[in-house]
Amino acid sequence: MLSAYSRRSGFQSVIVDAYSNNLTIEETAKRISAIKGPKLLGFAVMSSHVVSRIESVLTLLDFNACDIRHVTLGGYFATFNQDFLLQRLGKVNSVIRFEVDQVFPHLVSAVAEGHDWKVLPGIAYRQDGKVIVSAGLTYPHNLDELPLADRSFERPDTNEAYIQTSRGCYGKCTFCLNIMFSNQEGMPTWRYRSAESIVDEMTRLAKDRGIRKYNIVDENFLGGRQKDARWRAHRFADLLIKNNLEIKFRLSCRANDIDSDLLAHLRDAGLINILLGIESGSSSFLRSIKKGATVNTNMAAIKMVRDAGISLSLGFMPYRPGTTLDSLDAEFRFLDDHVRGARLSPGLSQQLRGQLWVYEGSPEYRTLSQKGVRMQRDANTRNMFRYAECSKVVMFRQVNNPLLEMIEAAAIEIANMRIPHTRRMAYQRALDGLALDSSLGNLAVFHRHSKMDQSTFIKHARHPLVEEVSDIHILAQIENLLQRHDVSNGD
Ligand code: B12
Ligand code: SF4
Repeated sequence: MLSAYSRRSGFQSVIVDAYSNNLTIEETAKRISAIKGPKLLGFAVMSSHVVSRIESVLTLLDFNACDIRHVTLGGYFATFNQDFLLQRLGKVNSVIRFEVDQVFPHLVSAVAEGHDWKVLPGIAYRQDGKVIVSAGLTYPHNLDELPLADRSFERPDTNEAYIQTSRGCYGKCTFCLNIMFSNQEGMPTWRYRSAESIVDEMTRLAKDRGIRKYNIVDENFLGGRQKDARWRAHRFADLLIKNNLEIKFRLSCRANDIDSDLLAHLRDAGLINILLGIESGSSSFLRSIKKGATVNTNMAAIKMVRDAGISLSLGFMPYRPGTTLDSLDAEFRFLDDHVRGARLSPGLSQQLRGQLWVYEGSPEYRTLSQKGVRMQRDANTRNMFRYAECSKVVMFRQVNNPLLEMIEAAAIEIANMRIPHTRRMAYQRALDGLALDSSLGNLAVFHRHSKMDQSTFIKHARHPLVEEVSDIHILAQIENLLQRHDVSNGD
């Protein structure tokens, strides 16, 4: 997007996609060095995982020989961690916060022409040992006016792509990082591209590159109850069907926004997977996180998606502040009653491990701080906080999660096997059953041993559960399952 914007403003731009191409630090630095002419270097800092890599790349680059005039950072993590980044990365000149579509070309031209870039809105920089953030915020009001994304970095050998069709969400979930990013004060809660603009881009990509599968990256594709949001979704489906594009796509939305007619229409247009943030089967928890959807709404949405024959992904978080063995049991039973047997992607083992992450600055963070819950900054992610948890829950997770990880690995292997679809579905369902049955079974064992102190508990639990149940029992079951059906790669 930024590349397309810069080109529109008359600058050349090159994208080096180190992440998807698995480039080493040396390879990344080499590719940057090979780009000719004076440069403004920008790094996308989506998460903290890339910070040390950026640091190493910057160390390897010869700024004079490469004629690097300015280094800037942007993206989710950069937006909320400008102080940390500017203090740690001495070679970085600026961080541009939030949606930078409009500011970025101005920064490029200010640097190119030697103008003062510090007056631009939403820019953080160092001054006299302090980090200053310039006032103001810009964002595109009409997403149809954005240039189409520069996709020159995408692999030519794939028929899949990411696409953005809207920004923001009207929800107010207390843990949500996305709305902290895209719902700033004074901004409309949801901005969108017209159905025509999306389908035009898809038509062009189908013709030029044979792209037939899309991950729609929007937080909330359906936008809300407002008329134009639903109208747009129907219009999008109409246009895909009319143009006969034979496209498959995945999207995320809220459970309270779907209805059977819309689902059927989108399915006929190519919708294959829907991600719903169900989060929990507990009414009081849904209220406490301000989900804006009830347990009944969630159950109805799950049923509608199942009935429409669309595969389902779920946001679900049984592990959260205040979780007990009993609340875990209730959450697992909710999944057992309402989700078992659904076409789940990637599989129930993920939902059974789901954790509420507390981001710095989120309403959840503030509530927990006010309640006096002990929290500790997570050293790896930096902008997330770990919170005090019940010791029995911690022990249970230590034992149960490795099993679920093994089941998930098996599910991914099965998803990648070249076997008939119906057989794949049967295996996935069997693995989901294993994940649920083992988790409920392990919980029952933990309940039986609940009188033991921590060290005896770990001593007793680790051997019977981890070695017998996980290493032998689960693996043997998966193997049996595969052998019974005589599955092999390339079947
Ligand atoms: C698609 C996606 C991915 C794809 C990206 C594919 C690709 N080739 O682009 C993949 C699968 C690779 C991915 C990986 C990861 N992701 Co991701 N991803 C997303 C998702 C769904 C959409 C991002 C997107 O494309 N948005 C559309 C574009 C237009 O918007 P944007 O990226 O925000 O860019 C704007 C600004 O951020 C800014 N900007 C972005 N880059 C840059 C660079 C510069 C120089 C500047 C100045 C500005 C700038 O300007 C843009 C225009 O305004 C978001 C959630 C969401 N709905 O946004 C999560 C999200 C960004 N991902 C997230 C995470 C955690 C990860 C992973 C760490 C997951 C993991 N455990 O491996 C990795 C990290 C990868 C990395 N290199 O750091 C989190 C980040 C949370 C955080 N920072 O605390 C998010 C918010 C999801 C979430 N809520 O948890 N992800
Ligand atoms: S519905 Fe999803 S995107 Fe919207 S506020 Fe809640 S968690 Fe965030």
